[in-house]
Amino acid sequence: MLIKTKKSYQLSEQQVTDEAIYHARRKVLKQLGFLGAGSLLAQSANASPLDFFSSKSAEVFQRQALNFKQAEKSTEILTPEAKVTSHNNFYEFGTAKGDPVENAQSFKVNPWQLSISGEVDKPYTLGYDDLFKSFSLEERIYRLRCVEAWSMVVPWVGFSLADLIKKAAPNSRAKYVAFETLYDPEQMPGQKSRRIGGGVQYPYVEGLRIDEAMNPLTLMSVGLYGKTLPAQNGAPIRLVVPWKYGFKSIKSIVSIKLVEQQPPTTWNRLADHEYGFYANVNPDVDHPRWSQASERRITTGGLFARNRIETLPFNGYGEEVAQMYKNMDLRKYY
Ligand SMILES: Nc1nc2c(c(=O)[nH]1)N[C@H]1C(S)=C(S)[C@@H](COP(=O)(O)O)O[C@H]1N2
Ligand SMILES: [Mo]
Repeated sequence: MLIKTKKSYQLSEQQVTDEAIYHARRKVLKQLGFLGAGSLLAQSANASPLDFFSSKSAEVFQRQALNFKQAEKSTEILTPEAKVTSHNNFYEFGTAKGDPVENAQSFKVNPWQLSISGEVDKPYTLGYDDLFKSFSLEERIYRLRCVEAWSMVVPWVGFSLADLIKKAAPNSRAKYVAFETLYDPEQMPGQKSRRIGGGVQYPYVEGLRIDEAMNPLTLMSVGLYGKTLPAQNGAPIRLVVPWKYGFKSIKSIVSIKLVEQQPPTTWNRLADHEYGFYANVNPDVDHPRWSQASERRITTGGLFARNRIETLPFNGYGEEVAQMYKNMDLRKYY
């Protein structure tokens, strides 16, 4: 059963629409009642080989179809799927925005092993199928704001990181969570060549404070647009932290470790004065090389698209997350 929670922080389907969804909804509306849910999505190119996932995807699309009318009064526009899956940062597959989609196509995600370890009473490991079966999946429509001052609106499919952590029963020494991407230079050309990988030290690592990790907004994503994740977006499982700059949302994760000390993070290690550990979206604190006051929203584009928008504190999620930082100087802890 796909559980779709309606919380204030989520962009509801009523608040978003775009051309592609418009057409998808139209198509689904036509087909509703005529096709079984499974068969509808089975035709989709990226449909999961797992039936339960496919039928969940179908539910998502059916709900979108049912909400089609309200969606016409939208305020946010979903970034088209074609752009979400072709304009990427995934340096393991090259540093240009078009490199990941080109270089990640033969990336093997099954079998996969994700281990949950460290300061926990019940460490465990999830295999590929477990990623989709162990926790209740839901669709979450979030803004994604890259530190390079572009942004998207993405319909993710996933589960709360809090659920995954609770299952491991963390102990009282668990103060931070450390994440690690797969290290496999044979499959990831950027890990083999400094030139292709942009001089980053691999594996890519990230971290959150435990309260940030347990915040209900923090998502482990296994899909987008109702399908399993494309390799270039971090298949089979990646983090999504919508109130932080995109680099915190680490892809293709193999290890989640509960730790006592603040863990090292990839971009902070590379350029400490440019990228902090916290990396909360903040229009008042500029990056040394570019302003963070506004952003380019990636939409359908077009000649009259007004896609330069103001950046909001915490990427617009302040109501849900600002209290975690109430005693902190966010200029110091950038
Ligand atoms: N392992 C890994 N994770 C990563 C990155 C990366 O290079 N390697 N890039 C980050 C950056 S800078 C951004 S903006 C987002 C982009 O996610 P998307 O390509 O799905 O939009 O992924 C983040 N996660
Ligand atoms: Mo980014």
